[in-house]
Amino acid sequence: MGIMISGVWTDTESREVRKDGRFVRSESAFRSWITADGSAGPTGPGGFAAESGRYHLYVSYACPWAHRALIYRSVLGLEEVIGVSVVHPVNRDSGWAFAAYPGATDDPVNGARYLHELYAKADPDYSGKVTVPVLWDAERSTIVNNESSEIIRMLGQAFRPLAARWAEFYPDELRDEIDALNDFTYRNVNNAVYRSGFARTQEAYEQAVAALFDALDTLEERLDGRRYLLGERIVETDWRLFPTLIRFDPVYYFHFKCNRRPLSSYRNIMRYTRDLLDHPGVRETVHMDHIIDHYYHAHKRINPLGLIPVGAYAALDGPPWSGPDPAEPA
Ligand SMILES: N[C@@H](CCC(=O)N[C@@H](CS)C(=O)NCC(=O)O)C(=O)O
Repeated sequence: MGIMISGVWTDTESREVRKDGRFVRSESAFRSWITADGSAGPTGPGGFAAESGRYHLYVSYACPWAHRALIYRSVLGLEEVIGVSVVHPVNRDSGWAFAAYPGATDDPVNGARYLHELYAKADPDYSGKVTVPVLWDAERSTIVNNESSEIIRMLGQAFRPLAARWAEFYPDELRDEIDALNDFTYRNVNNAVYRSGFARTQEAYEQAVAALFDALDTLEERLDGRRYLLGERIVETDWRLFPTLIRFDPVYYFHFKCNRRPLSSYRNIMRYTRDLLDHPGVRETVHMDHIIDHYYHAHKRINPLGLIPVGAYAALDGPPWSGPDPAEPA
């Protein structure tokens, strides 16, 4: 994996690890918003009106952040409105690429071989990481946004009139509660697994793992007698959490050393994960082959030989969420 410097792809490593060994994720660079009428959103210029056939979503099936965007597209029935391209799961020397792999696609919009070509097209001077998801505007030939938390907001709001299966996951009256829960789950779950996996000191690693499992304990309690995080209704936070939960035992437990206990030992969280998996449109977005191939083969620094732990293989044949009820927590 490398980064771009002044519009050129290089094999330089991103500087996301601090002196004390902590992993600190950098901010996404493209932050414009698609809105219903094309007026400017919270950040960036206006001019991106929600239209059918104009925007294209670039994802990796392996990536949990891209997975959120795919879930919104699928659950809201936006497949005919927003096209999608899927990169090869193993982003090594040249970064994310459009190459032959079951389920991966080419790039019909830009004809690119590598995702970094899109970043250069959008900003010929771009310096930084080349990440998925990317929401592309084919009309203005630029990246609208590459921050998943914002992409799902716009899919969930601006595209309302175009969605085949509408649902509101960020209702006015629950916004404060959702924002607070998003903050908690991002810091202590979604990003904590990466802080654990990418830590380069024992202390940084253990801090991340402690925060992660404290949060899982809190969520387990919260889901006792509650179907979803806020009750009977699915909200944005549920969809933001799901991609991390589904990757937990096959990948984060082994590869990122999040192994105080497996997720399958949390009864309520597992029930909840399966429930979300059964929601119409979700199962089709889960591609365990891409997930396993990506993590174990792309992260050379933490798994230099690319060996796949045998326990992770189990997820390919029979993921724990389709099996019998998980055991009582230890
Ligand atoms: N904050 C971004 C994070 C996206 C991200 O980090 N994606 C990863 C894949 S899981 C990526 O593309 N990494 C490539 C790299 O770091 O070079 C978002 O939520 O959209």
